[in-house]
Amino acid sequence: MSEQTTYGPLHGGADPEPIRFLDEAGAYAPSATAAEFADELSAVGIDDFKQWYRDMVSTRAFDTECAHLQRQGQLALWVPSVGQEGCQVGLGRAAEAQDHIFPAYREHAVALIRGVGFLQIAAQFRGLTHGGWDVTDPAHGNFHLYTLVLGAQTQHATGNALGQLLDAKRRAGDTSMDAGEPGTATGEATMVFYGDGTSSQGDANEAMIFAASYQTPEVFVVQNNGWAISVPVARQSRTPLYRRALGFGLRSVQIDGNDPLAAYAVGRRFLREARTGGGPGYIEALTYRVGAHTTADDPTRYRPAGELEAWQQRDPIARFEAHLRTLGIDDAFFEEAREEAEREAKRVRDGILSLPAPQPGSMFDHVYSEPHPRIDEQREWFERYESSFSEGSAE
Ligand SMILES: Cc1ncc(C[n+]2csc(CCOP(=O)(O)OP(=O)(O)O)c2C)c(N)n1
Ligand SMILES: [Mg+2]
Repeated sequence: MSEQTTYGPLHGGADPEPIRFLDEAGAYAPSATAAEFADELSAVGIDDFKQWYRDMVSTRAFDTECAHLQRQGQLALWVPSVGQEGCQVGLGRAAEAQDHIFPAYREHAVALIRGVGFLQIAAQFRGLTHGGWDVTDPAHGNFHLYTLVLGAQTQHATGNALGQLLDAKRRAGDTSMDAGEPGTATGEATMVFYGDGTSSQGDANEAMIFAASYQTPEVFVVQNNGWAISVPVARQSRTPLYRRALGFGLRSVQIDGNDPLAAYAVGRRFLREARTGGGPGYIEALTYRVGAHTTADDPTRYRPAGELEAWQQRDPIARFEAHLRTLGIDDAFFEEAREEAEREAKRVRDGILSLPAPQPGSMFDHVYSEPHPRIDEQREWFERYESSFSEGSAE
């Protein structure tokens, strides 16, 4: 991280402090940069905070359970989100129901908030679905598919946001396909999540150009978790990532990604501006991938000594818990929240082991929404091929 800020002067001055409301010990100590976002928190009450805490501990317990399931051979792969729950919960809770969210592959807390069940996520990593959360609704809760092709979701998101813009113009009686002048209120926005490494992909950069050109109702969220597998962020960018977005003409800020209050306040402001015709924004959330990249990775082979331990001190759950204690919330709440999270994780374990394997032929079911002769032909071939293995088959 320290390499990043030393590049600031190359670009005409030091970077401002990241936006944060909570310091690392959980005390309410807003940075100077947070002041203009403080009113976004005025409607958030203690019950909301309790819900955010439950979101975080539930996600962590689920995540830990899935890592175990993978090690026991029950999931093909697991992609942990440990350490990133703070920004995910703040941003997930900042979105309105009508907003659309395009995730990468480790936004489990956001999925939970949008009503995607943990079992549905685990089923995908067990290879029980061909993608999507629900056969009849692949974008359950307006939460779109997990995307492993880095950056593809930025294109999908910008296309979706462009559609939101054109729909709004159509509702207002303008049927041209021209996105026209900026400033159209859409009433809904699109938020897309990706990582520091993905910010180097052509797709992500093209998506920003289109977003800026057409002033799409969109919020780009880069979770800068320090690493793209074994490549550190300092290798990916000679400048802090949020500064890249400024070059595309997007309003762009850097937040403390382990502070859910900062994520919520900035997310809420940027989403509202996007919905009301203010165009796209970009949020760089500084966080850390505490676990391995996936269960197929061994971070001890490339991380410098001490880095993990330093970030564990900034754990978003511990920090938020410390904050809630300053507000008078006591042990009973935290214990109950953790116990419920454990019960939920156990329900995922029990549930995943009893889910039926899919019929192999179901891969043809959702290629197109309507019947298609090519697909029918392939399905028939596949059925013949499958039956050739049955006993007594002449083939
Ligand atoms: C187009 C493409 N290139 C390469 C990969 C292999 N790959 C998977 S994850 C990853 C690193 C992504 O890092 P980052 O964007 O920082 O996200 P993080 O995993 O840290 O959340 C790479 C290179 C891929 N999935 N897709
Ligand atoms: Mg990363």
